[in-house]
Amino acid sequence: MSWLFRSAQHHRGMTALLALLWLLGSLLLAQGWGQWSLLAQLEEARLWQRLLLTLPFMAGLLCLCALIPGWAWWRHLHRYGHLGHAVSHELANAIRHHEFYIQYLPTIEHRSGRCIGAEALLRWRHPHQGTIMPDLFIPIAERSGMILPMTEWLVQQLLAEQAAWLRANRDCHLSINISAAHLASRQFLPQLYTLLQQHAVLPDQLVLEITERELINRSSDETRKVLHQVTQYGFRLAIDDFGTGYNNLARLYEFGFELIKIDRSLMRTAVDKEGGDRIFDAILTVANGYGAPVLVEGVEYPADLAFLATRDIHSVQGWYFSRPLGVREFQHFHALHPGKRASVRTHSDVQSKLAETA
Ligand code: G
Ligand code: G
Ligand code: MN
Repeated sequence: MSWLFRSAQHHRGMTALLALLWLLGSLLLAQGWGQWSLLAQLEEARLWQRLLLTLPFMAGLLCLCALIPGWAWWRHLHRYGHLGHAVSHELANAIRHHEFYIQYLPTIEHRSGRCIGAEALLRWRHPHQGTIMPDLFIPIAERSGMILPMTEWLVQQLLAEQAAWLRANRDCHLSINISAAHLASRQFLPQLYTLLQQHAVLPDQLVLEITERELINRSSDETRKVLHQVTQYGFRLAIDDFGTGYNNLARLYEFGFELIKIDRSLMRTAVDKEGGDRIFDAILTVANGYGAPVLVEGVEYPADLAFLATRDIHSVQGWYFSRPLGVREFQHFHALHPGKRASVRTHSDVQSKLAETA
């Protein structure tokens, strides 16, 4: 789809090209038609003379035929190019009219069961269409560049809601999702840093999540420089949707991620699919190989947690613990999950329990 929006900028060029094709086609056809009647009068013409005389007619026909797919494309541009513009305009309005809000998906430390933070997820309360989920509007925001002001709004709102909580809970963190556009923007990191400073929040309490997918199209040098800057500022860096197979594993190593989030599709594979546990363990081994803590997303059922019990992971997220929550509910959830030390299950605890029962 993105080519569509990029080419929408060439609307005028496309219209001119189609008009030119039409003019040329008609002229050639008219010329060819004249020559055609001449041909009928020439009884003793050679084959090559006949072909030469029919050439303009054929070329005109070809031009007019090319108009059909060209016109279809033009219509497409007109419809969707316009839509892209309209929707990004609507996104700008939505920021102004306070139609966005944040939900927090709690993060649980696997060892202790303690709530150690949350991921901030954007929601759009549309005046006519109800709540719109980010998978619908984030791609459009990314294509139109609106993702930058939207994330700026998100961080401002997050700090307004949670700065006091962050200051009171120095061992907790909140994470936000960032896109390629943020890595390309020179203002993003300094702006983020200034906002945190204004609220007396330390940058190591903010995790920036970037997906494997977003990194793939960028040059290694450029990406390394920006991601190095992220850590220089003191923000923590997480790789999102790990294991969905978009990236060069060796390249990821250079970027110095401090948290690796295994995609929730792998949790489902592990528990629901025959032999899925081996796939999960292979990915987990790779993830642990980077030396950073590993978070497993999409822990939804008791069986998922049981599956993870003997595995070397740092934290978990998912509907088993909580759905995404409003800010008050989240802070309440955090207070209710200080961790149950009595039921601490570390890798070695479980191993020794298993040894006892064996
Ligand atoms: O619960 P949920 O449907 O919110 O999330 C869907 C996807 O949208 C997730 O993959 C999440 O990373 C993404 N998402 C949610 N909020 C934001 C945001 O503020 N910025 C970006 N870039 N992605 C987001
Ligand atoms: O950023 P990321 O792609 O990880 O986005 C998280 C998305 O996954 C959000 O849409 C969130 O609502 C969703 N999610 C989080 N936990 C679960 C879960 O346990 N089950 C399902 N089905 N979705 C989940
Ligand atoms: Mn995420």
